[in-house]
Amino acid sequence: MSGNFFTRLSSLEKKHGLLLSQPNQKAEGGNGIYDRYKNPVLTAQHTPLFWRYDLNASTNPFLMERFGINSVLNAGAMRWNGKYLLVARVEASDRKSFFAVAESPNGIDNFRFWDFPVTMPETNIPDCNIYDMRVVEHEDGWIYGLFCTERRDRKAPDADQSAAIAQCGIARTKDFISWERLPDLITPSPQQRNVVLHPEFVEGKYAFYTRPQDGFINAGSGGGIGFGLSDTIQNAKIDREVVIDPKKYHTVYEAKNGLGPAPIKTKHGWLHLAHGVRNTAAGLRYVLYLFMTDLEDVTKVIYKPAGYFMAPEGDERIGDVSNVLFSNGWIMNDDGTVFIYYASSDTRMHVATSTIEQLVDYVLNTPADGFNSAETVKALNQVIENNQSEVLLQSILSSSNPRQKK
Ligand code: M1P
Repeated sequence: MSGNFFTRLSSLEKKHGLLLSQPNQKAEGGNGIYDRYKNPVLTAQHTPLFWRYDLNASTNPFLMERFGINSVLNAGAMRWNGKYLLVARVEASDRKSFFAVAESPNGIDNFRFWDFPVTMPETNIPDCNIYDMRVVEHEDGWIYGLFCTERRDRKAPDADQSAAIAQCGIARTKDFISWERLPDLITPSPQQRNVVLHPEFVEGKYAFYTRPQDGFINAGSGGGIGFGLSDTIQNAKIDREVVIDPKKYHTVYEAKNGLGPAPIKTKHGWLHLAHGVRNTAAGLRYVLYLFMTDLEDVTKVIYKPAGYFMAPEGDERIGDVSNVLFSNGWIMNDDGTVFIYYASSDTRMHVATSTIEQLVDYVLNTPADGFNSAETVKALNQVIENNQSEVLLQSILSSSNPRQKK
């Protein structure tokens, strides 16, 4: 038996080592806005073998998995001490999520989980499930992690075992190991998910992007990306929540939307990455979109390209919750490159790369949604007409330039 054990262990270790050290390469066929990469950066298989297996031959002679990991998704991201950190949502096979930090030297491949997951302290109302952390380096000097804390709806009848209440949990750290839990954010909305802390004070207060919602799944009369201020972070409370980017009929964010990571400051405005959700006969479809808000008035959307920026493609379409892209982490490097971390179909993590220059160009120069087919055709006609005059100009130039003549 032990012979079998050690042969299997060595084969598992070899396979795991190869997976973790596999170089990642850009996928061909980028759209000029960003590049996808061939391999996911984190999957359930990336979690350490010593999480999943009891490695003692006498207590686990069959070398069975003793702790199942279902998926690794929706990671917050930060460059920290020269490393790229992902604070991933790891979902165990019992459906409970927790956070675990994985680090990479280059942000593209070689992500390795730290030995232990995050031990998140509780408030006096214990969480049932915690997920989707947005990590933010705030100008007050702390690194904050805002995440969804989900608890059973105590008012729900026994017959309904899926009714839940989602709220925003807040914790802060200096080292990603030890976390100080603060009271949950209080807002006027009965449900909150996708809450993000703005990295700077606004009017001397802590500023939050929210996502007010009536129900656990359905936005109901709520929905849209909201915004509110709190005097303090120790007992954060938003009295007035305004919707800055509402859900809207016949768009990719018709059913609901939510902010992804904290926005990136550019000279043109705050650049935001968000997800939009619409319903289809095959279920909800989650795509990513970009928009920009004003530097002076952070509640004012000043640019918003029509439609999606990224949608599920190929293998990304399939997983535990198919047809979903979700992002709550991106990193801007000193050279202006931007690493966008996104999960596909609630199953695995990927990276796409771009530059701040390209993303700003995309946001400033992509036509906005006209909200009906006629306006979409007008926008397309404009592109065609511009190209025709460009083609015309090129042909005039080339015919008057002898060096370009055949
Ligand atoms: O299953 C897709 C996503 O659904 C939720 O997002 P939202 O709150 O916008 O509906 C979250 O549970 C998220 O984790 C998940 O990826």
